[in-house]
Amino acid sequence: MRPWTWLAAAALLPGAGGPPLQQKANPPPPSDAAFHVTFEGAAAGEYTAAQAKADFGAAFSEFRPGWGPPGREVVVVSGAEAYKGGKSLRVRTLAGVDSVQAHFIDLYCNRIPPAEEYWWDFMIKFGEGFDFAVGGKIMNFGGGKQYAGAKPAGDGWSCYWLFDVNGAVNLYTYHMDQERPWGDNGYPARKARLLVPGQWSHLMGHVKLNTGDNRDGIYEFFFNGKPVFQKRDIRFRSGTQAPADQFDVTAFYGGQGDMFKAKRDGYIYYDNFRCGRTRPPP
Ligand SMILES: [Ca+2]
Repeated sequence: MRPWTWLAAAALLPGAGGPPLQQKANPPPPSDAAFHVTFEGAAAGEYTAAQAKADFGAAFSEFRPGWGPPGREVVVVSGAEAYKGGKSLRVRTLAGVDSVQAHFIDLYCNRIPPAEEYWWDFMIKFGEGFDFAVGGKIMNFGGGKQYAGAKPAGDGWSCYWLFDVNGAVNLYTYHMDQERPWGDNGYPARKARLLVPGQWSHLMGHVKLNTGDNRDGIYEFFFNGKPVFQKRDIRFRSGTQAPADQFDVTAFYGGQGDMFKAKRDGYIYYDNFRCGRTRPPP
């Protein structure tokens, strides 16, 4: 199995913000989309499970402002903090906790319509002075059984998006041909996908599952509109098992252990969650 390959990155430095998006209160998604969530129609302040259910509709399964020590909060903010001056989701992160001590948001959409192909994208910003520590998680897109520390048997796969020590987006993927119990990492070309504290970035993924047991699954990742990763020989699953059905926003540091803990509290902002079966307009 060839190692993960990344596209040439020298010209792909991140820009400030992504493509322009209109500020509307959750515009009706196209007929092939699972959801399009802008937070423009949400009340400022605490983000609630009822609001999440209203926003993500039939795809929604569960929302919690994470778990762990007090101080966690998930709120809707507006003004200069928010994307293009509208409203955005703000997640508070805590110092001194690893992945087994705290999650800062758990927003599960495990009921997106099962399908062989999906595109998903959103805007993300880390607050000024954010401590990336040695890395953490942003979200997961997947299907079927979720594996952790074991090689998938064909009944589940996951495309995790993480940030690393430098604030680069790391693609961490569970699939049938991974070479170790833990998922495959994509490490090279970090400059192509750096999350800069204080700046909005646009992240977009595309998965087309393999046919039968063939190594022909497609996984693409785009950073601020530019393709920085593409692989077309993945066996995500076996046969017709595990269609894509999960879009989960979870945030935490680590890993387990003191080395994964941040030194200060911080904020992660999210906006314009979209998920659909065709490539979304810029
Ligand atoms: Ca918004």
